[in-house]
Amino acid sequence: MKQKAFIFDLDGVIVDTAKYHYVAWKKIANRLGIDFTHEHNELLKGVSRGRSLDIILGLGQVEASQAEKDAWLAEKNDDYMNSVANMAADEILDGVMPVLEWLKANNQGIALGSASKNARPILERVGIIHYFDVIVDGNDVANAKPDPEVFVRAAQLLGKPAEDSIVFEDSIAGIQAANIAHMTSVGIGDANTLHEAKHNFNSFAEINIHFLETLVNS
Ligand code: B16
Ligand code: MG
Repeated sequence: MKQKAFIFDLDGVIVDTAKYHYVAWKKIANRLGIDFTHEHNELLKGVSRGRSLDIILGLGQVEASQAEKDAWLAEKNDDYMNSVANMAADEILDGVMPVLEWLKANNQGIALGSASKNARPILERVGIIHYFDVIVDGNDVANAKPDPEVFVRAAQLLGKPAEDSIVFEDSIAGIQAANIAHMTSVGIGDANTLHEAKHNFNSFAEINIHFLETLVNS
């Protein structure tokens, strides 16, 4: 069997941490008099922490100094980390484990490519960090998705060219990043939202071994 590079996004693909980001951001937004809804939270998926704060401040047309922003970013991350500290394996999204198991059993390259600076502690909390040969996260890259840097770096570290790399992503920017890198993009989530993806599934539970074999052998 050929060996390919399988690169996973974290939030929205392996675990649903968007709900924890939401609670932590909402606390700050509401204190600043900014209405912050679940719809607004969608705008932050796959977006870096600093850019997320700028988007929230923009919603309320709130201006702030860099010192104020730094304090809010630190507070938000403390709240978020307190929430994820309680995560466990039961928060791994449906269908992810069988895919990781099959890839491992078939000697495929497995990488994480996430915008989050908290990717490593989250993978440790849910007990799957040992599946990943390579982890590239928000601490390792200068350019956020849709810049392909995070995925290009992951493929390089796995020693695979773009044409042998497959990216699982739940955000539009992430799908665009994979496409810009000329990797095979697999959208996890709503097909209309992720219509730029080469393949699309509502969740990993819909991905079967035949599809994985096709990816490896194509
Ligand atoms: P942190 P992903 C992204 O992770 C999240 O989707 C996004 O909502 C978050 O703002 C970003 O990570 C940064 O996270 O504050 O933990 O560094 O989807 O790229 O895995
Ligand atoms: Mg994501």
